Amino acid sequence: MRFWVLFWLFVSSVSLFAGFFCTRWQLAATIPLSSTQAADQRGASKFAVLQSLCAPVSAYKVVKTYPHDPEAFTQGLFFDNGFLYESTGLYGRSSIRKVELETGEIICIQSMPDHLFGEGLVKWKDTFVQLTWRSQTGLVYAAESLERLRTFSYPGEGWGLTENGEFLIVSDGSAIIRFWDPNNFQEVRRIEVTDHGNPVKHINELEYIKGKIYANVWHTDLIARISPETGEVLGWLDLAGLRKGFHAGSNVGVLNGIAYDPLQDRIFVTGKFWPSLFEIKIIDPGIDP
Ligand SMILES: [Ca+2]
Repeated sequence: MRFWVLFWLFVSSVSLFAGFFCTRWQLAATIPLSSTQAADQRGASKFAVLQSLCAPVSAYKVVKTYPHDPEAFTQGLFFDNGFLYESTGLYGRSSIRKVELETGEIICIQSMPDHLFGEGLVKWKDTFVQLTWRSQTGLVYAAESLERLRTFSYPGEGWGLTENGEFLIVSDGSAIIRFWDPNNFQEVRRIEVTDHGNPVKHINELEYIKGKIYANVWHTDLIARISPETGEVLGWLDLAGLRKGFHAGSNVGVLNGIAYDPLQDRIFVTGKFWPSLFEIKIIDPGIDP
């Protein structure tokens, strides 16, 4: 009996200790919202983001800054063979585009029908696959021309999209990430994103980098680094500092958009209506990359 009392006291002490540090990170992660974030047409009113961060927060540095179309409501970002491919949202303004990294120049663009709201984007073999927000409709394009080839249906909302070489990996704004068979877009398995047991909601744009899922968390300047096996958040990036270069009152929205260049080990990030795209390097020696 005494053993169990001591055990309970031990567990309680550990929980209190962990809770102390999680709370501290929670305070550190309270993100001030700009007035322009109300422009996000997902219908959210202003709200304070109180994300509990128990996993470690890594440092980073900006390696290079590139121009980015400030009219692009970035919903999906992918890097392939020297070019960025971007999916933009908003009804009547959604598109898929091929962009020159160095100049931000749009090389090729395909507008989407007005009733579709562009979301996640990833290359799969010789095609690009794009999600839409609430239409339960996916689009498949020829990778070379961005010509639309076909559509497909899926249940629920579509937010972020990436792939791990075997499956398409899909977010829907909740804490759930689903794995789809790329041949038929059927769900194979799912994980719940958690940080020390706490579900992390609003998982948005995705990128698969060196065996881990990187995810924007909607309406925060945070990127979660997630285990694809368990859903556990292994670490965080807080990119609020990237906003420092933007003019006060400019029309920038939330951080959204992660792309990875595996050949040169480069990570690119941007946001909705951001005038810049950043190459960043994670410099925390405990994190690879
Ligand atoms: Ca991406």
